[in-house]
Amino acid sequence: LELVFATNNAHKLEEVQAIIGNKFVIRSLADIDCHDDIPETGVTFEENAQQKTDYLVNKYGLYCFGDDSGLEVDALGGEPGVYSARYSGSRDMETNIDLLLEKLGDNTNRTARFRTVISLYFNEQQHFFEGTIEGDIIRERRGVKGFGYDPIFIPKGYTQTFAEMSAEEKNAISHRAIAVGKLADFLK
Ligand code: ITT
Repeated sequence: LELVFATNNAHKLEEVQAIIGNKFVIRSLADIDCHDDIPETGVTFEENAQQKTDYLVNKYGLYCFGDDSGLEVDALGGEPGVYSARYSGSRDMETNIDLLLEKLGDNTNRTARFRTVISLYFNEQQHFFEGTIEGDIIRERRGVKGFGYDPIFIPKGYTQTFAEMSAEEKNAISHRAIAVGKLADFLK
């Protein structure tokens, strides 16, 4: 079974490949020579994830899946949420993290979660798989691994940020691992 993963984010591709192992073959957008900027205009993770798969289904008629994800900070009313990739208006994660830490300030409520929604288009049907992981936002970045908001997020019950963990540790517990696990179970 071959599925195209509708993402331009190399970190997501790497994580999903590591989580799925060799259960089935994942092709990237580059593999199918798609270099389009896939529109992403929804206000929910589901809508955005489905926009990614709809685009590939309409253009290529392929079996495919997409991942829309982000960080929800409770004290910020769930921000940055679906705007995680461009919270400050740019994709620069230094600026995005600075803005988040500045908005959160000295707030003692630091609870947050990462959420992933995977949209799968398979056998003419639309499916969704979700994964979340609860945690806390720390005051200063720690660690250099992973991507995105990993340096400021400590999952509940752990002492290291996602950016301090090895890829194996993150991929054993992450929001993406939970969602991809559901996807793999479904495809089995
Ligand atoms: P594609 O749409 O091409 O898949 P993207 O990076 O634009 O890639 P999203 O629109 O889903 O993806 O934005 C998700 C953002 O949320 C991402 O850019 C990160 O900043 C953040 N994010 C998602 N998963 C994360 C993770 O596991 N660790 C840290 N940050 C994450």
